[in-house]
Amino acid sequence: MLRRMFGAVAIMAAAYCAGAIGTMTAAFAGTGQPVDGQMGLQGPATPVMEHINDLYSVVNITIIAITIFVLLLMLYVMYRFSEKNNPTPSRTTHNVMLEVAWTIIPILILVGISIPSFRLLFEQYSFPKPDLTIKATGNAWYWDHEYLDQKVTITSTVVSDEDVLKAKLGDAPFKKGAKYDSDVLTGVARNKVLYEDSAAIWAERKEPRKLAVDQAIAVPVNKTVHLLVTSNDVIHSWTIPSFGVKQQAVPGRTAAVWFRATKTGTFYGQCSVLCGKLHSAMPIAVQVVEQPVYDSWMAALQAKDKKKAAEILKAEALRVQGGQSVAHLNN
Ligand SMILES: [Cu+2]
Repeated sequence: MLRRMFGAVAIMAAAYCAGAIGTMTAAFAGTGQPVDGQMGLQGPATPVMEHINDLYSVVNITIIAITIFVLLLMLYVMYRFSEKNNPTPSRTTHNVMLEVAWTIIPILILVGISIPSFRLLFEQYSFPKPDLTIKATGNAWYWDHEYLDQKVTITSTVVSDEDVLKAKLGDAPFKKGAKYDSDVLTGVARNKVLYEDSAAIWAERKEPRKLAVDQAIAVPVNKTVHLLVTSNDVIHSWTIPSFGVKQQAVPGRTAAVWFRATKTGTFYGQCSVLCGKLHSAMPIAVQVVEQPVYDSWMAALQAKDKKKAAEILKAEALRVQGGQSVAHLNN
């Protein structure tokens, strides 16, 4: 009776915790960028990332259930077999059934986890036929993205607090003797002032600080992109969490990853191997757009009209945020 009750309580507690964690993960996960108070991984924008998320949940629930089971078992043993409740201990040393069970059950659990894990691994290395191939090259401290067949290269550099202030206020406050004169205002004090003064402008721009780049790359939605990753100097790592892609960029070598984004929007990532003093200042931004938008963006770039290309992506980002029509972009 006691055993059955204990089993039921353990299962209920495990289910409750797993459910609670699952819900919290969904509630606090951002897609494309992290959010305050986030628990769990960023929301998925590719099938691979969906499956990474699923595996993460399965493993997490398994771990939580086992932990709760062991905890309850220990509490039960501490109470039931204490000196007071059990003055004459049993002298049992072996129980064949029990030993077989605690060997077989963990094996089954591990094999059970390994099946979706291997399936995911094979999916990540399946490389479906590409619609587009981009070569990403890490540099200290920015990323070059070369569209190999289109012969277009995009250099993505971080947008700093100083950049957004200059874009808003012009160069005047940065001149000699002015508020942000770099000879007077230096070091940490300078960073603090620039950070505080740019906060409102960042909010207005609706771009994430430390993740925004001057030139995002664009890819068409629902198309397979092969990404070749290498480096010009030290080891970097190209990452977009919502795509489930993370690939080290090693000088002298070219690695390949692939993704197929199924959601439009802007997805951010950061260099993910400590590479030097400005490691934190080489983010990656990928804007996933409809094919016609991508085509007009690429046409503008091939016509060497970077300004128009930037405007196309900006308009598309605003459209996604505000729900405006994109028809004029296709003309
Ligand atoms: Cu880095």
